[in-house]
Amino acid sequence: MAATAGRGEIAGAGADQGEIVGTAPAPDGPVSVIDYTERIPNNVGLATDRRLQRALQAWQPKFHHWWASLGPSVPTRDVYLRTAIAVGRDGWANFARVPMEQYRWGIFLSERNPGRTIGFGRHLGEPAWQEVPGEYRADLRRLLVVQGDTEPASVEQQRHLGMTAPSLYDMRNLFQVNVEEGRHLWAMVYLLHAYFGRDGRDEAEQLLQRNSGDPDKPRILGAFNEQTTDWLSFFMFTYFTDRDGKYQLGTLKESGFDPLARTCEFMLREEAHHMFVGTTGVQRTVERTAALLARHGTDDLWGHGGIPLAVIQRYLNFQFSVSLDLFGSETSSNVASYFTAGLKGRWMETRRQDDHVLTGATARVPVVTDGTLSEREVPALTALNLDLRDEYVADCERGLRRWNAELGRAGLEQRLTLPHAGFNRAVGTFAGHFISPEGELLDEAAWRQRAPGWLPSGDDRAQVAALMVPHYEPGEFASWLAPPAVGINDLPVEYDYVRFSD
Ligand code: BYC
Repeated sequence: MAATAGRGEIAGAGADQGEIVGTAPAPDGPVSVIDYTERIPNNVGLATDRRLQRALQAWQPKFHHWWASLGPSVPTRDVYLRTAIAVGRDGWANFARVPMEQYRWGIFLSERNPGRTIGFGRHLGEPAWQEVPGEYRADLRRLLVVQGDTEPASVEQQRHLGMTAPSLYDMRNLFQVNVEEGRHLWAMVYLLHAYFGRDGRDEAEQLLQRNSGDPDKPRILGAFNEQTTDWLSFFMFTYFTDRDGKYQLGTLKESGFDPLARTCEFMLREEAHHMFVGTTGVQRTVERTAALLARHGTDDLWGHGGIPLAVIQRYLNFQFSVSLDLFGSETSSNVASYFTAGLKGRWMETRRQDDHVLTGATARVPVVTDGTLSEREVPALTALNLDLRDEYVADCERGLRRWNAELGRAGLEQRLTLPHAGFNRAVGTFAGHFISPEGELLDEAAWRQRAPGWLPSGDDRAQVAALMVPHYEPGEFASWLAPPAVGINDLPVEYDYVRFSD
């Protein structure tokens, strides 16, 4: 099988910001080939551990049942999907038409580096752990469960979007994201089963029991219980919320627990495509809006088949603010102990120019006191959630520049902006305060009065929903977004990426 990742969706510098790059080179350097002859495809030698194999084989039908009942609801014959075939530095995926229920979800870890040492915290310089240290068992399990919980949650949130897909190209991208989130669930379930015994198996069961938005058994993190109401909200989700995934996985990739680090390294390669979908999805929406705005001279674009820029801004405000909540509090004793224990590092830990221990260091965090926004100094270890969030926000700005370039190209003055970090927050120092997107501290009544201008209203969502008419003919696109510049894996944009049963 040819190992190739295609134009328009490969991982690499800038790829997750939607930069189009050519076909990936063939794998070089060490690659580990995935065994597809087994019931559970893997590159971890599952066949040599009968107990673990049996446990995972017992979980597999429950996963399939969950996929059938809460995965994509549109019946399809097959979808042009990529599947990992080798875990190497570059080309690692095969593209083919696959009936989605036959997708080969499996367990793929990046190559082991036998000399790897822990890069931060109290165990700095010690060999990375191949087993879970007893004293960190509970914390590691919690991190895996929180991470694992988000993956199926997003599939549940996106379940019905296929019904209103703006094109077959977009529908295929949605399903690619969905199958890979399913695989990311497998990644965490493997670690729980392989390293946490009975507790791990129980947690793996729970990952399928909690459901997004379920009043009795909700998903763990707030953003994963919100509804993904339409495709604009899906694009915002894959831009802003999947990007939290990129940053959280980036910190877990540094973990002293080597199997977790290797798992996350490979997950990050898949994640790049998810953010590509968000970056280019919003960009194509803005491109169409900009063209209509320039042509008609009004942002009231509903009658012209486009989404008003003000509504795009409100969707952006919402998704950005709920995604900031995913970073936890600006000061957190949890994050300090995760770092000191060597469980969760910082973004690009190895490139940081400091002692990687941080015991004497301080950092400034925002606070709201006496009706004003200010800062205070805290131990840097407790401010690591903010450190990560700052990296994330800087990355988010790059997409904004790209989208705004579309507005500039159309000769428009208007620009999209990221709201202030304190806007619409439910977690951390800003929770319970009423802050405008510009960073103005308001009283509750004033905030509520102005909120309809800042967050999507029921009417916005209804008007967007009215535009969400499915387009299932190859090469056809909905009115509210521009077609992409190129198709998937060098195929034409008009390719029938999804086929339906006769
Ligand atoms: N909602 O000390 P604090 C992804 C809880 S996305 C509800 O401030 P900490 C993906 C917190 O659990 C990435 N509860 O925060 C994207 C704690 O509870 P306990 C997912 C919240 O612990 C798209 C208490 O509040 N991965 O992959 O430093 C599609 C105090 O917390 C929330 C991870 O998140 C919230 N938003 O950091 C598919 C990585 N925030 O202990 C996939 C793993 C906080 O008092 N998780 N709480 O019961 C972590 O590293 C951390 O748990 C968090 C929170 C960053 C989430």
